[in-house]
Amino acid sequence: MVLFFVTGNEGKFREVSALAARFGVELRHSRTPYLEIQADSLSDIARVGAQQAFGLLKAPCFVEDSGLFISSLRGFPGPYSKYVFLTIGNRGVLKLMEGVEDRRAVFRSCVGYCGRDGRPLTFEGKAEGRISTEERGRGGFGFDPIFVPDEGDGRTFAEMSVEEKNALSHRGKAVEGFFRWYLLHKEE
Ligand code: ITT
Repeated sequence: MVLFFVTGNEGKFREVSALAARFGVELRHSRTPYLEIQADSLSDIARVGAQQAFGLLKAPCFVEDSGLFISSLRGFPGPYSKYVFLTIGNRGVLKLMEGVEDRRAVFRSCVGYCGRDGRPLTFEGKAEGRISTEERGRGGFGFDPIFVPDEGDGRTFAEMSVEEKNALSHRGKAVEGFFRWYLLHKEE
């Protein structure tokens, strides 16, 4: 039985397919646009998204919703990260953070899975870190050039390989938790 990852974000798919290969999960990419609700909670967004995607594909599938929560901005942009990235981008965020001493931030990820019973399940992961003072690195996507994970060696996510980022990232942790569950419960 193949498993669909439904996402329009190629960067997410690259990271998740590296993990799928490691776990021996047979993964397919679906770019089917599903309706994404707007909400303050990533797990609500992922749960409804997984159900929507399952309704369209009629096959076991998962979606992943993520966001960057900056402490000194009281969690902004959080669930609105995509919009903020597309509008003000990394430079805009660095500008908002000019002269700000508290640079703590956390990336959060929530995987929403829906199998044949139509009941969605969620799996979460987070990566704590700091907003850098300048953009560094060319890898990854989105806010990667300005995020330095606490568990790392001072490099931004954009300065790491896909495997290095997966080992530390919010998405890596959420997807790893999901794959471990999936391998025990998958439908044949
Ligand atoms: P989907 O089709 O999967 O929904 P998306 O890009 O719209 O793709 P989200 O709604 O989850 O995904 O938006 C999350 C945004 O947060 C994403 O567009 C990035 O700007 C940012 N983001 C999430 N995870 C990130 C990561 O690992 N590195 C850098 N930026 C990230």
